[in-house]
Amino acid sequence: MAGPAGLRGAPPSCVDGLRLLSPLLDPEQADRIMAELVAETPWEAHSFTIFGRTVPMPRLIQMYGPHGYRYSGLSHPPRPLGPRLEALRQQVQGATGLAFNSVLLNLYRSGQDSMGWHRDDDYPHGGQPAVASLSLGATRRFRLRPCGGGEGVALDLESGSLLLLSGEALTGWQHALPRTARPVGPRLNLTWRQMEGA
Ligand SMILES: O=C(O)CCC(=O)C(=O)O
Repeated sequence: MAGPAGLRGAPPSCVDGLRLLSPLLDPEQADRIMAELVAETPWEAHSFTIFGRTVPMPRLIQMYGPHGYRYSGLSHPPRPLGPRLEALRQQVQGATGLAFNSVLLNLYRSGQDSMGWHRDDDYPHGGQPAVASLSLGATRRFRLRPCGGGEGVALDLESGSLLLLSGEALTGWQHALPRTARPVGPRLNLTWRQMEGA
């Protein structure tokens, strides 16, 4: 991991509930699995309306899991995990010691694709709200900021890295993946959640 930016050297443990675990995949594994997932996923391109203007969502997405999920006007029907995602799910569960049954895939095609500021604690989780985030492909900067205002934190998430967000990191902080002007290749992020029917 490159040094965190924005906190001048402070480790990720400066945010309660934020843990960068040992990399889940080595670089070759990460490249291979990313290529396979990018090729086999039925990607969805969405758009949203902001201040009366309809704009494309700056990334492609797909969601898998046993329960349908509706958020921000988007509807995800239940969709079973295929063998590759199932194998990754087992690895993520082993590395975190937590159960996960659902995964959201975000494909950032270039540095122009991004994710805006949001919090991740508002889905039906049945008491296990932790989110495990697996990054594949281009290294991108992940930012967090306290909901109540104050100095933020940034981490450069490398291919194969596994970030766990729980507790205060979910309830007291927002996170985002900003655009970058740097020429970067595609990045695939998989966020694992334990979801219940709404
Ligand atoms: O791509 C990332 O690292 C962020 C993903 C994210 O924030 C989310 O799925 O809620």
